[in-house]
Amino acid sequence: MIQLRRGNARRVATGVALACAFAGASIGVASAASSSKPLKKGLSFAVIPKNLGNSYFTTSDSVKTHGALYALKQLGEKGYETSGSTALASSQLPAITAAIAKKPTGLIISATDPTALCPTLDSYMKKGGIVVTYDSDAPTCRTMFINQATTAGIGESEVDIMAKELNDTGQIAIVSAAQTATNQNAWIGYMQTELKKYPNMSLATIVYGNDVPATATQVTQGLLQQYPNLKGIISPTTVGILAAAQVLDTPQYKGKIQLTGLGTPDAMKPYVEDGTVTQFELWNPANLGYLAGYTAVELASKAITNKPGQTFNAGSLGKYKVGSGHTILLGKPYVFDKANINNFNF
Ligand code: RAM
Repeated sequence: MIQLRRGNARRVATGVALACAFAGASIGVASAASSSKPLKKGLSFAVIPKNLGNSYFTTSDSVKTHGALYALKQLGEKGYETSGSTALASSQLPAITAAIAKKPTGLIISATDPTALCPTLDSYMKKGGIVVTYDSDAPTCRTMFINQATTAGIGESEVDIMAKELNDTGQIAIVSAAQTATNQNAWIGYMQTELKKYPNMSLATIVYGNDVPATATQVTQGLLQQYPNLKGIISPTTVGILAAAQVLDTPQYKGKIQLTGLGTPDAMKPYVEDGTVTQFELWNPANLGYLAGYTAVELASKAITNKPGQTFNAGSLGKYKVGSGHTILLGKPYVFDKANINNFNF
């Protein structure tokens, strides 16, 4: 399973913060009895990431990594993963429709678009279906959203990391995922506000790699040609930051153009070790999926509703509270760097 390597974790200077950020990450199979009210068994759920083939979602969803499907299994429910091949509503919607046709108890979805899925999801919810979004929200057409970290916190900290690396000065660009992605757009909104704190920094442009490695590579190369004075890139997507790191890992750019964003430690390790990237962030994707799976079962069992203030015990992750806006917050993002990256294996 995905975990901190326990022995190493103890040696990390920031061990306490790290343990908090990933609370539950290293805990094995916990008691499935959780909330104060009994949970039903034999319910069925479709787990629908933005797209298939993105290792971030493989981690958030799989039994092996202790993600969403693991939580479902642990609770005695049925579950499977399905989606389209690209992170766009046009590709995800047919998978959602096909999943609904099987009459599941609930859907656990990372939304490719804030509104395009809504007619389908609304009609499903009207018939009694539960919709839990995780990772990327569709705020007007779901029962609950499991947010990985505060939206403001992610957006602001990305800019603050970049500002530190650039001594508060220079032109930057953003390599995002799909132009319709709710999560990336929300984070970028906070990045733009945070940038106002740094008058000597400017945002040249935002480009979209669609969470397709080849596209993210192309748009990064395009940026470097179009903006010869570019000093930094923020890529708030695990696919984008990896592609950008590969492009920047040459003598021409390494150390001259800073890169930060959201990446998985396993993928980013070589680029942190060779100095292409100094710091980047993420949460534990498996914990995010696990919490989404657990919440879906709590809701479907009517052990909780989506009203704020209710608490429940999410298995190995411990106690969680329903917050305002029908959301549950996983925790804080974690900052990875050369000193700690080897303590993580996901
Ligand atoms: C990509 C996806 C996902 C996002 C991560 C950080 O894998 O776009 O939605 O949360 O990056």
